[in-house]
Amino acid sequence: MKTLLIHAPIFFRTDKRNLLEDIANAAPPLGLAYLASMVKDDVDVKVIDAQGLTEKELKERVLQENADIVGISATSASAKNAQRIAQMAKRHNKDVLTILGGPHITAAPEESMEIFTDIDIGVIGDGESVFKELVIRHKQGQGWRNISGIVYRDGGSNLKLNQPGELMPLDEIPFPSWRLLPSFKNYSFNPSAYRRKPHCIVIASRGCPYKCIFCHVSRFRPTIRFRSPKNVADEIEYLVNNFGIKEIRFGDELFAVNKKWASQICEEIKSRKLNIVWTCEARADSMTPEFAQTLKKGGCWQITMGVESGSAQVLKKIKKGITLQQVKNTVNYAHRAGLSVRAFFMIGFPFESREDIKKTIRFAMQSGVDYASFGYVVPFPGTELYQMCMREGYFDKFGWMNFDSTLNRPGCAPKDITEKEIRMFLKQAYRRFYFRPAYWARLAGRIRNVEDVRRVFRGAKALIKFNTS
Ligand code: B12
Ligand code: SF4
Repeated sequence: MKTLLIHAPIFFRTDKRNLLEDIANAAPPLGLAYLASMVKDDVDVKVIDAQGLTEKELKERVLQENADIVGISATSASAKNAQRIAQMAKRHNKDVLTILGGPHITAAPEESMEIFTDIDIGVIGDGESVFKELVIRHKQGQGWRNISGIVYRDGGSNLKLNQPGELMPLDEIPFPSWRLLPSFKNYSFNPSAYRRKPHCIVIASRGCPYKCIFCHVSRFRPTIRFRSPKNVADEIEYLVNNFGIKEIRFGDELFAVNKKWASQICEEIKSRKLNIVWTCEARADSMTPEFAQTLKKGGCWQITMGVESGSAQVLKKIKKGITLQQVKNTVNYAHRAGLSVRAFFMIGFPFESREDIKKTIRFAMQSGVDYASFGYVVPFPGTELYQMCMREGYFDKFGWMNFDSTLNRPGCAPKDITEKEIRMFLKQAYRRFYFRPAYWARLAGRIRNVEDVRRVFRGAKALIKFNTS
């Protein structure tokens, strides 16, 4: 039985380049690598990362593989392309079983199945055990309709959403099957987010109990589950020894919140003398000077932090649960420990005023963060913000269908501010943050090797291009 797993791209490669393409992240699809490792002993499994392929190239490969099962992974940004891929597979072979998994179908199962008519089954949430069961049952010619954690059409257009599937203990999930994917050398994080190559993502915990209104994690993985520090360090050691990985990004929603656990991971990494550096996500309310030191000693060189807004009122409305003072403290503790700080900000919440947006730009500049990413607010399905926008008449339940899949356009905006103005604010934010002589002087002082020069050059080129477009 042939099984093909495909990572749907947010856009297929074309000759026209995307404006932010140069600083965009290209990371390997970790979720699919996990699924592949779950079924590799049961079926003949292949993985295609369609990021960077043209639609024609992908079609050729899909036809060539002629699989019995096609599993596709998609976020809301890539969901429309997931349907196109399923259509491609079905047109070639109407008996192929098409399965969609990932953040989008999890957030909007019914709405998606209503219109993605070439998808047979949607898998909700973590897919390891559900996917394995689906594959085995299909291989054995047994029915799959009573498997937990799936949504499907039960004869015609009747949708059936089964009860949630069982979650596997994280330490029991085998390490991702990276050998089935293109080499790590083909991927690169944003130039401000790595120091060494090749690099790779590791997930040490899954989930987040916070309820920020723009984030769909509260629906996707509302509780946090941890791998054991030993299991995490075993994976890192495996990556170093087998793939020459030199840097890790912990992709966890909240790596640096459980200090005891994160400190144990630092200890494990240190005691094994792994030649590795890493970055992780931190929340502004959970950093202390001692903990920043612990992270640094464990090999961390950068923390990333969702700050989102420089307006205390907006922070409250989005239920971020942090204060601006905590952000400043975290930057201070991190810098004292020798850690770099990368912060994310969002522009265009429907309840923001022009003054709020200006406060965000000013705060980003004054906060001392080393790198700032400013993004348009795009309300993803499954979030409280999405519901709010629907209530206020911004869009209906299929609103996500009309978002710009590259996210280079706002998904909503305050009613009294035009989209053009929001776009201007975003450009202004980048210009004011990065085009400061003092900023470049500081950056130049940190250049230590050729890779640093390359990263700075790549980032600068993209910024100039973005600001002059
Ligand atoms: C690392 C990461 C990235 C990386 C790489 C993503 C990649 N290559 O997979 C980069 C930086 C490139 C990235 C980009 C984006 N990301 Co991102 N990213 C993440 C992050 C932090 C980790 C993803 C991960 O590896 N998780 C761990 C694995 C194990 O989980 P998983 O991928 O979800 O896979 C499991 C299940 O979803 C399911 N599953 C997944 N696919 C399939 C397929 C089948 C067939 C089945 C059965 C099951 C299944 O089973 C898997 C195993 O349990 C998540 C948050 C998170 N912690 O999950 C956000 C997240 C996925 N990203 C998000 C977003 C919004 C984006 C962007 C749109 C951001 C942007 N501004 O451009 C882009 C879109 C990229 C795209 N191709 O669609 C959102 C998605 C929300 C939504 N409703 O779509 C998330 C959830 C963050 C959030 N808090 O909102 N991202
Ligand atoms: S933005 Fe971060 S803290 Fe807030 S709910 Fe999402 S993952 Fe949790």
